[in-house]
Amino acid sequence: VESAVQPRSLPSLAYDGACRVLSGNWTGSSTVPSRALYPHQWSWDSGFIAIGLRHVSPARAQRELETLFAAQWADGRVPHIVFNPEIPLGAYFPSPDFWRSSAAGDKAGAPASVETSGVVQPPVHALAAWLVHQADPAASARRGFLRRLYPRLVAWQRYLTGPRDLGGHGLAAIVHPWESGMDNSPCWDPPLARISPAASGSFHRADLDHGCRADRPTDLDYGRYVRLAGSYRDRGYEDRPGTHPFAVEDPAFNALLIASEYALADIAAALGDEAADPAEHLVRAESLTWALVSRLWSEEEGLFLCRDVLADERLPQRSAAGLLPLVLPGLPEEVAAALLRTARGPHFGLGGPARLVPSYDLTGSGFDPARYWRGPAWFNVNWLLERGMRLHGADLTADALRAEMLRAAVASDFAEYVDPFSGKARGTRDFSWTAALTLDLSL
Ligand code: 9WN
Repeated sequence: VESAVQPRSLPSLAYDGACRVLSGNWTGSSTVPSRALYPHQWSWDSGFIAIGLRHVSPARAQRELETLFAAQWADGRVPHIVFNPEIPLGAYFPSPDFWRSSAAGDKAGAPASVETSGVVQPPVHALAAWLVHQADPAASARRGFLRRLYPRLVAWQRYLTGPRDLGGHGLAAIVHPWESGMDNSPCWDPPLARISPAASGSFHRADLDHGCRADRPTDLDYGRYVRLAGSYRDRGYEDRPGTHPFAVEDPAFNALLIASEYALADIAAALGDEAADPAEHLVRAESLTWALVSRLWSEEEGLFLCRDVLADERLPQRSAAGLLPLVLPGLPEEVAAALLRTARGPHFGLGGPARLVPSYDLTGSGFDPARYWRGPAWFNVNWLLERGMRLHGADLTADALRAEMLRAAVASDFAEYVDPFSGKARGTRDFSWTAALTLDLSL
């Protein structure tokens, strides 16, 4: 007897589930990463979210990025959090009364009309804007989406290649672990060890009201995050070289910076006028790629490493951040080939013990399959790698990774991150970028 219920294919289950998550997390002008744990707008989340949203509503995807850039500071920085004034202060820490951005307006030019954090996150935005535009170029042109956003995207990139070039070799430096988006990566352990933590009683960790303690950063990490952010705030969010107690060149952050510079070249070409010169962006993308390879590539490891700008040395920890330059078209072929080997090798285990690429070295002493960025697999990292694999001709590996991502996302209820071996859900559920990037892969 034929069943009336047809079995659903994995991509269609993923698509429908992802749409449900994204509409549940939409506030009317942007998308929260998670209703309970992250009830405001986050910068790189919105980039990834827009990449998925473009398939269901290009207009909403455009709005997502426009809302974020409406909170851009006059110095070009895009803050990592844009606070929703309707959410009670105690719902997330650090809240607006900690950052006091609108009071910092004079120096760095924070907007007066909206409260934001003062640190940044990886610059995936020009890439996202270009992909969003391509989903419906006619509607995008009618709304002047790229024309309005382009100068803001350029200012954002120039903030990073200007004031944030703290090492003096062209690359952007992050000045807080939150800026990497990979908050408690073991790569930050050595430079963070120099920071004396804020007293544990001086703040309340709202994340522990919603998240499981074993999945989250430790109290010691938080004490150091608070100390660093508070001292940046007290210095008026100034970026004068020599004033930051933490400054690191991160290969993932810089890979997205470069990918976005390539996207700016595409955007400039689409705008087709004198104010926007594609060649200028291409030249910059190529010279940044060269700086990335010469500063951060380790031939022995077959991986990009982070560089501690203050100690002027490479950090030995192997993180998935070091694989992400695979998204770059201008990478020397032997570097791309080595990255693919490293992803499949003992440290990241893809196609072997790991179902998805872990955030950190499986053999590293700091590895923990449950704790946040110290081992679990994250969907944005794997989405970028899937894209990079296709770019460098590894289609079969990309196909297998895509299938694993769809399976893990659906089975975990779109978890924030998963155990890299079992795919078991970790962190919060119904997480927006997991949904958005799964949706992108489901089509
Ligand atoms: C601090 C929102 C953000 C992500 C980061 C992730 C986590 C925040 C936190 O959540 O960081 O910015 O409170 O832990 O590490 O990548 O953007 O989803």
